[in-house]
Amino acid sequence: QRRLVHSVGIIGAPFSYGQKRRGVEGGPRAIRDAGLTERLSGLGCKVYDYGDLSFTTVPNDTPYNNIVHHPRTVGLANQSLTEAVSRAVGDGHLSIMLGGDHSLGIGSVHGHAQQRPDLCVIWVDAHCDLNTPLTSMSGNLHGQPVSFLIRELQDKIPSLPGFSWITPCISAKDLVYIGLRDVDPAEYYILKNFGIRYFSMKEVDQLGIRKVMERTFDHLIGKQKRPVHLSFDVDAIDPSLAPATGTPVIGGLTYREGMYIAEEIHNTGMLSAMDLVEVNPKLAASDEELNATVNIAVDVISFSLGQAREGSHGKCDELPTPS
Ligand code: NNH
Ligand code: MN
Ligand code: MN
Ligand code: MN
Repeated sequence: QRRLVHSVGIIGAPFSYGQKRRGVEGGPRAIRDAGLTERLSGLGCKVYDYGDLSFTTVPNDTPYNNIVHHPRTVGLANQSLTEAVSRAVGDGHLSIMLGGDHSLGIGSVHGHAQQRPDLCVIWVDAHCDLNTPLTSMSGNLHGQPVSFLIRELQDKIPSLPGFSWITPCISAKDLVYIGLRDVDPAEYYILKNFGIRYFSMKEVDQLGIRKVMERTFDHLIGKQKRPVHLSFDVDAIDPSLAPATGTPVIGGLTYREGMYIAEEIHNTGMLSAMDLVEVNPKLAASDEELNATVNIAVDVISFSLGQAREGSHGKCDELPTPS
């Protein structure tokens, strides 16, 4: 399995209108500059780079309900991301979407689901991004993407300008969260009342990351293998390690927990698309902070694609013999 060649398609999504802090549109550039392609090629992946999407800002994009910001701009961006991810997966690649803010999770999961309707989602994040446009207190769409994706929630979702093309594509049981530690009241209500499986940082402490991953796969995959979508918000990692992000929350995943999650997801052999979002180079206080954050982003992707701390079988097939 580790020797299987992955063909990966990289899609840059330099987009920031799902939240208020500009700079997160610089994520794809920073992650590419840190050598993502070289790292993946070094693992034996065949890398196809689709380049960066170009997004347009819709004029007169007035807030929905006086609260939800840039609905048309976010809706349009996700519409083109849907197409891009659907094309990448349709071309036979494992899709890697570089954000950008996490509102892009809508288009990435949606595009993936167009090709693989039986997919399941692992959402690694400090937040559960489950607000509806009617419960959001921040008005930021990056705190809401999952609410647009879950079928059972649709009678609670108002029609937003720019979002008419969206059809929910997962059920509540097809989703698992890991790393939560900042959940709003309405989001907690949804987690509980819709029976969504989650492992907050408390469960990571209680069970350890090994059991968290075992239970995640028992819940999502069981005996019947199915495609996995990993949506990884870099703010899941503790901000002492990955500080260059818009909404840091203390008490996050260690580096080792982050890499364990990625290694175990790779080991399922079922990863079919992933997102790495919310790297904001402008929020780094120094070059060290920027490099630390970006290197973790590249590591999460590389470990998801087969890098392993124990080393990789197949890199060396034979020892030299003295003649
Ligand atoms: N729950 C808050 C909101 O809805 C914060 C969301 N922020 C995130 N999500 N970074 O990952 O605005
Ligand atoms: Mn592999
Ligand atoms: Mn998020
Ligand atoms: Mn988050």
